[in-house]
Amino acid sequence: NIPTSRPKVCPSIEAWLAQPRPLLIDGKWVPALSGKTFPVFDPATGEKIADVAEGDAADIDLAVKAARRAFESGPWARMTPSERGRIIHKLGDLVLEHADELATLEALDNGKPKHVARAADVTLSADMFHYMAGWATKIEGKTISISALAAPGVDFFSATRPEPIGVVGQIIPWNFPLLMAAWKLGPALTTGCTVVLKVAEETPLSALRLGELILEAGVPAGVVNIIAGFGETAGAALSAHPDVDKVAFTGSTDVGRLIVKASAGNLKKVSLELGGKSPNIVLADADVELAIQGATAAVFFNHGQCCNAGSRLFVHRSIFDRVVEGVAAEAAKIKLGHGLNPDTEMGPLVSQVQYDRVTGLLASGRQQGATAVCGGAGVGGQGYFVPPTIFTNTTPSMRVVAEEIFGPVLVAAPFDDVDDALIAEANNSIYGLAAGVWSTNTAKAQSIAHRLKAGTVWVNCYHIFDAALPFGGYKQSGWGREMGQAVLNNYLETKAITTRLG
Ligand code: TXE
Repeated sequence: NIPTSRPKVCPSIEAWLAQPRPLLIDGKWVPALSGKTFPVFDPATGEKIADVAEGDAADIDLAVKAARRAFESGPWARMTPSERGRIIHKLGDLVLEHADELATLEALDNGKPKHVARAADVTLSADMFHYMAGWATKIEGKTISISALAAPGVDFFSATRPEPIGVVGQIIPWNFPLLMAAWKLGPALTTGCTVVLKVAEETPLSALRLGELILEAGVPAGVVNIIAGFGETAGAALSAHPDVDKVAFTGSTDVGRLIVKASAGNLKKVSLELGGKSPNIVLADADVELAIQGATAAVFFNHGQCCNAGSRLFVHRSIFDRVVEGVAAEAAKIKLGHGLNPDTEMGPLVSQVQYDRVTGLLASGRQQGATAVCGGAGVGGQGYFVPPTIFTNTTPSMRVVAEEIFGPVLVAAPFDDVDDALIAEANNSIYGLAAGVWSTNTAKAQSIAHRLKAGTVWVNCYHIFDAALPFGGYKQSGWGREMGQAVLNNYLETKAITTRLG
């Protein structure tokens, strides 16, 4: 089932891929100023699928200037909230109209199964734009009664006015290329900001196609600029740029730290969505079949390349063997293959770098004495395929237990009681992004949820995302929240205006 060549796609997509894909700056598609391009690969075969303009600091600077002009004086700055909302809504409609094409690009570029990209990535991206379109007309300030102690006897009227933060730099990763673009662009646009989006070098294609739909939806020139390029050049230039007011980043915790340092120059506002090592806890009274299905999806969805993957499984000792055997049996059914093959349930990892990183961690697990119940090593040969892996007999200090793997790798450990030790072990991570609890006693599950240091806790479910639900991390999983009303705070300044009466 592991492919040796890329399945054919429709001629219009082949034609689109055959042209070097340019950058979007100030409403125009342009080559990089340096003239350089870089190749993008199909991770299932290692074959080149396209050449993409390689933006660097000079292109970032042009894009920031365009975004600044669009913010200060373009039609965007004068547009009413309802006009803005209608454009964002139309963008959501266009994403749905082009769902098949976007899912194809995602499968080719990232490796994920096309049917998954269609059902999850594309659908949720459109929903993000539709949901955020509604907020454009609902961003409100407050009136506040003040005492004005230094001005006795004088009346004032005070109110707050939320205003867009300005020019925003957004840097996104490769695990959900289109969806991460939608999560970032939706709130920036609804609040009236302008954007320079730096897409991941591994997977620039769907966001570049989204850029074409952004123009078609009627977003004015310069409001959204899209730069493909590398992190150390384009990404670093964007996060350090003195005329960027805010940077929003999704990616590794190490690069998150670099973003914070780079942002210090002009003290731009920063929001970060970083790594995770999320605990998934199955109590003795859980619906075991549901928990097995849930634990499988929690870690293996998107080949484990999810920041919120339920990668540490804690199961009550009375059902530990049953649950681990159940997850292993589900894992054995997962069909690996090319994302464009309709039977494929799990594609390759995104790149050689990720393959080396994940297989290196698998080797460390074996060397440090963990038992591989299934999987345990890369498939080898062409493409970056790693089979679902479950490790037992682990200890907290093993690298596979402590580090984010970002591959289809589960570590499972038994526990005896729902006590402080279990909660402490579940919270024993530098990360705090997500967690799961499985129990038929929902009151007990709820009280465990309160004690977990995580930005999202799922009870008897996992990976339930919604544009209305805030998502983000405690501890080193990040700063701020994506989605929901909460994300608007990332893109707004609050101005307090006080007027003397009489
Ligand atoms: O991430 P990077 P990588 C984690 C996951 C994975 C590891 C490494 O554990 O194994 O990170 O993946 C840009 N200044 N996550 O190396 O490097 C880069 O170009 C500015 C979790 O791919 O963080 C890309 O656009 N930008 C995560 C983006 O940062 C820089 C998703 C992410 O790349 C930069 C991805 C720099 N100096 C990986 N260096 C999640 N939270 O979902 C790189 N970039």
